This record gives sequence, structure tokens and C-alpha cells, in this order.
Amino acid sequence: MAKTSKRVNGKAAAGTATIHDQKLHRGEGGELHQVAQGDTPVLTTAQGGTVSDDQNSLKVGPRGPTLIEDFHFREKIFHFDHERIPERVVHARGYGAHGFFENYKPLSKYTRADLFQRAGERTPAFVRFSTVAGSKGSFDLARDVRGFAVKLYTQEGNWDLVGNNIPVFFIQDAIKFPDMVHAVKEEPDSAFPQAQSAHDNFWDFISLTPESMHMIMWVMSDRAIPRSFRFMEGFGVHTFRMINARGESTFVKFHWKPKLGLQSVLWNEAVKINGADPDFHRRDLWTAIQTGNFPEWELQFQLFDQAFADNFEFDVLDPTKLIPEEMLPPIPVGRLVLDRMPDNFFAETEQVAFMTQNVPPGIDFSNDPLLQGRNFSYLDTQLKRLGSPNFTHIPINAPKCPFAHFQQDGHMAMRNPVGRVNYQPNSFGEGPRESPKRGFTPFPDVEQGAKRRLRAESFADHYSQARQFFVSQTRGEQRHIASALIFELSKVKTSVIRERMVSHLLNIDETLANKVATGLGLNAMPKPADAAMPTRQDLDPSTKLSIVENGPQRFEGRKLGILVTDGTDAALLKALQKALDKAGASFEIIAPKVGGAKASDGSWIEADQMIDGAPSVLYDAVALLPGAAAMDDLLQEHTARDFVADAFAHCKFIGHVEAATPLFEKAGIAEADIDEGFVPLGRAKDATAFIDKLGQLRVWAREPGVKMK
Ligand code: HDE
Repeated sequence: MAKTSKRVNGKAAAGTATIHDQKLHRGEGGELHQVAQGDTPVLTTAQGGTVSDDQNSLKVGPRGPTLIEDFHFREKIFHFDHERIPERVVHARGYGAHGFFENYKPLSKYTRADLFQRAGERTPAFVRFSTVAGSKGSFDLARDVRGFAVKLYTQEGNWDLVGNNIPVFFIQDAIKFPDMVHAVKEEPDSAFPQAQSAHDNFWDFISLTPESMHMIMWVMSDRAIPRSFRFMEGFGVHTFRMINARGESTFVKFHWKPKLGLQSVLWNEAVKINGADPDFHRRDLWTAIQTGNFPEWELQFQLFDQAFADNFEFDVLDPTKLIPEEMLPPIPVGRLVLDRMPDNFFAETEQVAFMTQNVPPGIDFSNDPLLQGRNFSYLDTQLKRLGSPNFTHIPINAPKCPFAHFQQDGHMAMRNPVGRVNYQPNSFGEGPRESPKRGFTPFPDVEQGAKRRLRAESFADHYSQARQFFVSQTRGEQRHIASALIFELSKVKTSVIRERMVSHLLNIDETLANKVATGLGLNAMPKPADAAMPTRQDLDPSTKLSIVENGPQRFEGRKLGILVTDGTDAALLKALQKALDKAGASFEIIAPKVGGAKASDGSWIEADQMIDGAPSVLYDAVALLPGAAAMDDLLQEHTARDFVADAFAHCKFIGHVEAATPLFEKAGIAEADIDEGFVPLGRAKDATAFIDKLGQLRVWAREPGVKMK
């Protein structure tokens, strides 16, 4: 773009005022224009033509009409009118970041994939997290599966591991996917509910689809309301193959384990977070990366051979089943670090095109019918969304290794071949040639059988792993599953659907079914649903399936909400901040006014939030540090009462100075409710012990007694 110090508006200035390095220039009608000065680039059209006036369309006389010859106006509006591209049909709402994958040690025994050959090798990565059902503008804390899509720009082409934060799926065959997605999305006549599975269509489909029961247990668990993208696992879901240089195959399931451990929120919290900060998850990722706290996951492989697959009690091709980690411990192979936000959301996060069929030599597919179907879908959807077969020309989708092919032309072709030869074979010795040695060679599995529309018998057990998941949860987590089912089904108007769901639950766990039936006020218990196979009672519980059992035991990466007023003990506040810093945790200061408050020593405390804008649901724990003289005013603030009442109800740790105790009564917390989660902060030296305690994240023992106030 041309740089000029010339004033571009030819008209005489009626007066000027300067903002930064731009000059405000008053036009004929007294309106202000920004006029280029010094190094400021001159505004042009997309064709490069210099613009003299970007504030007034060209008119006949000051009051119009507007002239069609105003090419600048037309171009500006034309471009604006075409800014949107179709949102993804699923996973529309997402947030991405750049980073790298670092390989721990050579894995040539299992795979020839180049990125796994050398210790310490770093492969650039782009990751997009998403919800599934809601539209692009929906809220972050919907009860939903989270997408966990990883694009690895390897030296042998892009590898897209397009996974979820749940290791199983709703359906066993890709042909059912459109029905499943139609059912969960807003109903087509009313266009609601948005981003919610709590409605008739979804539960109608589910209750008629017994294979979804295992997934339903996961989706009704706290896995579907994660606290942060940074605190959730990722799974490749399907069984894949790894192929080594000798052409030998090993089956593999991919796992991403968050370095900071697992954590979710409570449903009552999720509902309130969605109101207080619909961008809660994206803000969290943005803040972590921008402050240098780079999120990290470890890639782990569950590796197994044909003999293991043959002996495993379920079919490894069935995507509604997992292999318990206790039975087949995953092996750590490398780490994924996210260290850079995109420069432009649209260019990168919106235009990134993940495709399950993007695999480098050394990684291969299994016959999982869901994976096979996905391999058709992801190419197709990119053309619809990005509008051209040249979507790989967009920088975020282009490989970062050398590449060469004879594909040409098409809409928006940005990379165009030069020279005469655009085909092969050719007599001129020009252009790229295939490499049987280096190229992708599918594993030569021998397949045979009659051509039929069939579901394998080995896919018929729909309840055993659903039960295994349920019994592997802590008591509290089981309660959350029951409450989630009651909540969701309470939004279903058709009673027969509610009953049908309970009939499935009877095949999973009788206590759960009874609890849900009671919660729904069912008059009579239905009969258990007809099952193709009886539920196995002998599968060992797997503690790896519980979030609470796999918590971090430290407060690192979490956030404390510190409530201050005039008179807050300055030394205590400083000590808290120091202890948080040491623990790798963050905080926000919440004050009655966003301008801040005057501390006990006369220093000024800058606030991040005012109480109305920062309910305690936005924090992992709270500290109440009001000055005694400010309490009368604080007690009048009903948001201060909610702040404390919610922190209590959501089982959070509450650090507090003596002066804050009248807030408890105001929040409906009785003397007898005060438990180990209430931590008195008398002096500065209490800060460290308090922050250490926060590593437990929640006071789960409080939960059974809590009645939402
Ligand atoms: Fe997807 N899925 N999917 N899916 N999926 C898409 O591709 C599809 C499935 C997943 O951040 C679409 O670019 C079919 C399982 C993620 O951009 C589309 C089936 C898993 C993302 C598509 C499935 C996923 C998508 C829509 C059933 C977990 C977001 C837009 C066979 C292992 C990627 C797009 C991103 C996106 C098809 C099932 C994960 C339409 C047909 C199982 C994380 O191609």
C-alpha cells in the first residue's frame, strides 16, 4: 500500500483536531474525517484507488439521491454483503490456536510416519476446539460434545486428527449421522432450542437408538460441560492403524491428556456462565496463551495387535466402545503445546478445513464404518463452506512441506503452474512423478464378503459399556448424571419418550433408572427396553473414566476471584497474589466499582471487574477481603450475596477475612453449613495454606447437603 504524507482530501479544511498520528479534518458539512499523516497508509479501494472521502456517499445535492456511479461506495457495500461463508453444518462454534507437536522418541517400530522418527522433532500444529450442535454465535457452555481437531503440518503432508473430548460416539454407522444431527439441532419448524439437546426431537431419536446409550452416559456426565478446553481430554475415537517401514500394522487409539488435569463445572454453573460470559471458553484459551501460560497435552497411544482385537470383549471397529486404559495402558509419545493465537479469526479458525482422510504414510484407517463414512464427508463439506476446490491454497490449509501436482484452475486459484506441461506421463521430463517407495500405500488387508446392508453381530451389545462408565464414576458424578437426565427429559413434552428413555436406563443401572423416574414423576416404571444382548455386570470399573479421580491436585492454571472494597488489607492481598503466582494460578479483582478501591495502607487497588459483571461462577474459588467499614454497603448489594451463595452452592473454596462473615448469613449460609471449604484469612501468612488447599478444586463433601438457594 502506498505511503504518503499528503493530505488527500482536496477540499479546504474548516478546522482540524489530531488523534494519534491521524488528523481529524472537518468537511463541508462539519463532519470529521480521518486524514492520512506521516506514515499512516492512505485509504484505498480494493483496486488500489485512493479514497478521498469514506464518510459520505456521492449524492446530488446534500440530501440526495445517491448516485450509482459511486464505485467506492458500491465496492464497499458489495464486499460487506458477501463477508459471510456458510458456517459448519456441525461444530460451527469453535476456537483455534497454533502450536507444535514434539515427539519424545523414535517410534519406527510401529510407524514410518516421519513426524514420529526423531526424538525432539517439532511439527507445527493448528488445533480447533468446538461445540457440536450450536450455531457459530451460540454460547460456550452448552451441554455438548467438544470437538478436538488437530492439524499437524508434517514433512509428508498434513495429518488431521479430527477427534472429540469423548472417546465414543452416538452411532455405529455414518449413514445415520444426518438423522442424528437433525435431531439434536434446533427443531426445523420453531428454530429452537439453540445449542441444546434438551428437547423432544433429540431424545426421541436417542430413545429409538439403543447404540447411543454409552455416549449418552458421557454426554450426561460432567464431560459435556468442561471448565476449559485446557482441562479436557481429546480422543481420536476410532481404531486407526500404524504401519512401519516393513509394512507391518499395529492398531492404535489416540488420546490427548491435558497436562493440567481434568476439570468440569456444575450444570447450575454452566447455565449462569452462559449468561455472564458466553465466550467463557474462548476467553480462557485466549488469556492463557496471551499471558504465556501455554496449554499442553500429551499424546498417548493405545497400541494393540490382531490377537488383542480378537480377544477383546467388544469389536474394536465399533465406535460406541472404548478399550479401558487399565486393560491397555496408553503409552506417552509426545506433547502438543499451543503457544500462538491466530492473527485473524476468519482467515485461520473459520477457514481451517479438517479432513479425516488427511493421513501421512505410516498412519492408516481401520474399517470402522463411522470413520469410513467420515472419509467421504470432510472433503465434500469444504467445497460447500469454502466455495472452491482450491481451499488448500488458503495458507491455514496449505501443507508446510514441498508439494507438487497437476491440479489447476478453478475459482480463486492462487497457485498456478508455469510452463507447458500440466499432465503426466509426459515426454518432456517435466513435472512431479509418483514415488512408490515414499508415497502412501494402504495396508493390503484382504477383505471379502457378500455385498449387503448389514450391522455386524459383534456390534450388538449396547448397554454393557454404558453401565461400566456409570459405575466407574464417583457418587457425586453419578448424581450429576442422574440430574442431567432429569433436567434434559423434563424439557421433553412427549411423555412416551421420557418413559422410553427410562426403559433404557433400566438396562444400564437400576438405581439410576429409579432416580430418574422419581425425578421425572413417572407414575409407573416401564419395562426394561428390549436388548439384543444382556448387560454385562462383570466389567471392572475404570477410574480413568472419572473426572474427579483424575483431577490435578493443584491450582495451576485456575483462577481465583478476589472481592475487595475500600479498606481491604493490603498485605493480605499482596500475599495472596504472590502465592497464586507461585502456584501458576491467576486472579481477578472484583470491586463494587470497576475503577477500583483504596486499600488499608492507602494504596489503590485496580479492579478487573465490578461485582455485577463478575459472578463467582467465573472463578474456581473466591476470596472475600472486604474492609470492615465497607460492609454495610456491600450487604446491600444483592450481587454480592449471589456471589457468595453461588460459590457455596457450587462447592467452591471460600477464603475470607473476619469482616466478611455477615455476608454468609445474607447468602443463606447457616452456622452449621460452615465446612472445611471456608478458610479464614486472618493475616498475610494464611495465604499460602489457602492456595495449597485450592488444589482440591471443590469441596465435594458439601454437595449432598447443598440446596440451591
Ligand atoms: Fe465430524 N464432521 N462427522 N465427527 N467433526 C465435521 O466437517 C461427520 C464425527 C468432528 O473444527 C464436518 O469441516 C460425519 C466423529 C470435529 O473444523 C463434516 C460423521 C467425530 C469437527 C463432518 C462425523 C467428529 C467435525 C462439518 C459421522 C469425533 C470439527 C464441518 C460418520 C471423532 C472440525 C467440517 C473443525 C466436523 C462429518 C462424526 C469430529 C460435515 C459424516 C465420530 C471435531 O464433514
